[in-house]
Formats: sequence, C-alpha cells, structure tokens
Amino acid sequence: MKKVGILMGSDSDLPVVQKGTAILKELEVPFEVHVYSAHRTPEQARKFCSEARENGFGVLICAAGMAAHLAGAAAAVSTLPVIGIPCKGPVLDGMDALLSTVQMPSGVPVATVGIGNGANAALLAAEILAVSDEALAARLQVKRDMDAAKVLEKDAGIAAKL
Ligand code: RP5
Repeated sequence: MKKVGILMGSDSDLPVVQKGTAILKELEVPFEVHVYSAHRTPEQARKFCSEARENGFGVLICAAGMAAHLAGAAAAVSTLPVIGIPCKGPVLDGMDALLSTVQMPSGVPVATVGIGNGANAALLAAEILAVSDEALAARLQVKRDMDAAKVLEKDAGIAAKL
C-alpha cells in the first residue's frame, strides 16, 4: 500500500498530527512523519515532497500554523494530492493558517480540512488511497458504521437525560 507522508512545520503542531496518526494506525495505513518547515528548513521540505511519489507515498498531509505555507509549498513540487491542516496560532486562533492554506491560487490545489482537524485529514488521506484499495475501503466502511452506531446509542439514551 502507498504511504501517507505527514509534515508539520513545528513540533508544536504534534498534538494536531497525533489525532490523525491514531486513525491511520487504526486503519492500518502506513505513514511517515517529519518536522519540516517551509521557511525554516525549506530544502528538506522540498526534497521530501518532490521525491515523495518515487519513494512510495500516495498522499501528503501538511500541518502548519500562522502564515501557513507548508501545504502550498508541498503542492508546488508534487502532483500527489496534498491535504493541509491549518493549526491554531497564538494571535488569530487559526484563521490566519486557515486562509493561508485554503486560498491557493488556481493550478496548485490544497485540500484543506478544518482548523486543527487532524482526524479529517487522516480520514481523507485514507479515502484517497482506498480508491484503489478495496480492503482499505472496507476498513473505512467498518469505521463509519461503528461511528454511526455510537450516535444511535446516544440517541437511544438522550430521553433519559431530559
Ligand atoms: C509554523 O509556525 C508552525 O507550523 C507552527 O504552527 C507555528 C509556530 O511554530 P513554533 O514557534 O511553535 O515552532 O511554522
């Protein structure tokens, strides 16, 4: 199976990334994680992303905060699908990163999830890989069904709380 490459601009982004790595482990999707910044270590970030396809990756996830250009920089040097996770910063509560990540000019797309939503980034990455992997698609469906069952359980218990 193709791997998911996960980059974060700083190790301070790790809590967001961990929400996703837990799901990838659950779904048995192989991944590799690096702290590579688009502005602090641009050469390493560029090398990893530009060589990702030949190194067995099928999708990239980039988590970054503030003037978040990591996902855009990754997408600039790879035609793999790139998923951006805007992370909360100390001043604008993640709105800065959200706009920086989602507002890519036409031609170089970044699929952006909600602020801090590492879980959705991982699920979307798995769904992309599952297009050509029936076994992974089945594991995704099982997870969906389990999540739905939890909601129905809450529905059954809600009257007792009122
Ligand atoms: C971004 O700046 C990182 O992705 C991080 O979200 C933010 C702050 O970085 P640190 O100052 O915590 O290293 O590059």
